[in-house]
Amino acid sequence: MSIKKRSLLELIHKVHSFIPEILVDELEVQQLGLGHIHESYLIQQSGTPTWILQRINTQVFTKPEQVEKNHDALVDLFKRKSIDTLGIQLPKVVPYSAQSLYYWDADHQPWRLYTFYGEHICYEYCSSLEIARKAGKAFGRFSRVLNKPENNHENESEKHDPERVEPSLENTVTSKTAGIAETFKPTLDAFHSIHHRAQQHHAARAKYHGPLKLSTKQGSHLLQFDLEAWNITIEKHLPSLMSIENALISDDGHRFNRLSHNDAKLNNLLLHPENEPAVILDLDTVMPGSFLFDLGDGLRSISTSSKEDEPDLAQVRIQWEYHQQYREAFLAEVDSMLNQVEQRYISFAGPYMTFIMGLRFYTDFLDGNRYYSSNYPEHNLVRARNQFHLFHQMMEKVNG
Ligand code: GN1
Ligand code: MG
Repeated sequence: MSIKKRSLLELIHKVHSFIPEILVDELEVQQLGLGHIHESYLIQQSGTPTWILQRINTQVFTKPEQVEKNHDALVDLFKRKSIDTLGIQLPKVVPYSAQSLYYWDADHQPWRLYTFYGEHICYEYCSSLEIARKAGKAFGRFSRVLNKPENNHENESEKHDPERVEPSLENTVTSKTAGIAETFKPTLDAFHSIHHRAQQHHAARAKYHGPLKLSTKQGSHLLQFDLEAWNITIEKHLPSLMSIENALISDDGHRFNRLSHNDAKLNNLLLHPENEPAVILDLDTVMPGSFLFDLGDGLRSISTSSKEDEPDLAQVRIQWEYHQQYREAFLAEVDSMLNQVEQRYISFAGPYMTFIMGLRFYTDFLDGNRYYSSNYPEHNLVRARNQFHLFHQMMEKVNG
């Protein structure tokens, strides 16, 4: 998705509207390639990276008011907790005013300003057991905080991990969390619904009249794609994945009844090289979902030491020890909260999310590469191919 070219002056003016006392002459702006969706800029003050300015993509997030509302509610929830005890934090946001977190410009585009974290590290892929463990723990804890409506003293007292959230801390959110699930309305509809993604995919496939066999050179790699074979694979796996979705929603009036991050991939996390609390990024998709979504998204992103768009398929191999670290660290945070259905499908969390991402990237290609930002026409195919490749490895493991 192309980003409008903006003048530096316009961007500096945006920062100034958040912090009127700032001296604009001290500011420098540099565009960042963060994520696939939003428009982000690094703002330096007198040569020091200090803030991230971000415009929410309203073509994707068509209900930006709800995004702001959810963000507000999250900030409020985390304010009640001691970051040191919790071990995770939200990115510090500079509110536009006492009434509004975001700055809405003349075109009704929402902007927000975050504090830049100079010591934390954002990883594009996993390269150590420590990263896998820290990431699993951080996203697991985030899920736990979101979904802890009542105290569960029996379960708490059975565990003796000193890093776990103090029961007394949970107490402080008990009354608050009762209303939390109500507050977090979906910012994107049917985001991780396989049914919905399958529908979108079939619609795009019906309209696509391009070649089914493609080949292209990317750097030194000759890339070949056999879309017919992909279509067969997709049809083969859709029914069982749909039945997992049905099982997850059947308990509660046909909707997902947990709160989840819904974009819990490794590069949506800042980890500290020592032991400072991790920062959980990209909060726009915090909304009803499932524990399994965050577990699965983490697993797909953590399991391989290659980037999401690695052109060399031989590099896209699951490192099972990372996979296991992440899984254990995540589940240690939430295991006492899982119901029977969630427990039954734990092993499918990775395949479910990996497949859905493959399907979305592929669908976007068929649809003319309109959703994800891409650098070359087959970029989404490369991403999709990697996800399907990971999916097959995960399924082999599940099926023994
Ligand atoms: C997008 O913005 P980013 O890169 O964190 C996408 C996720 C996908 C991800 C794939 C709102 O996240 O769902 O998992 O790309 N976000 C949205 O890397 O669609
Ligand atoms: Mg992101």
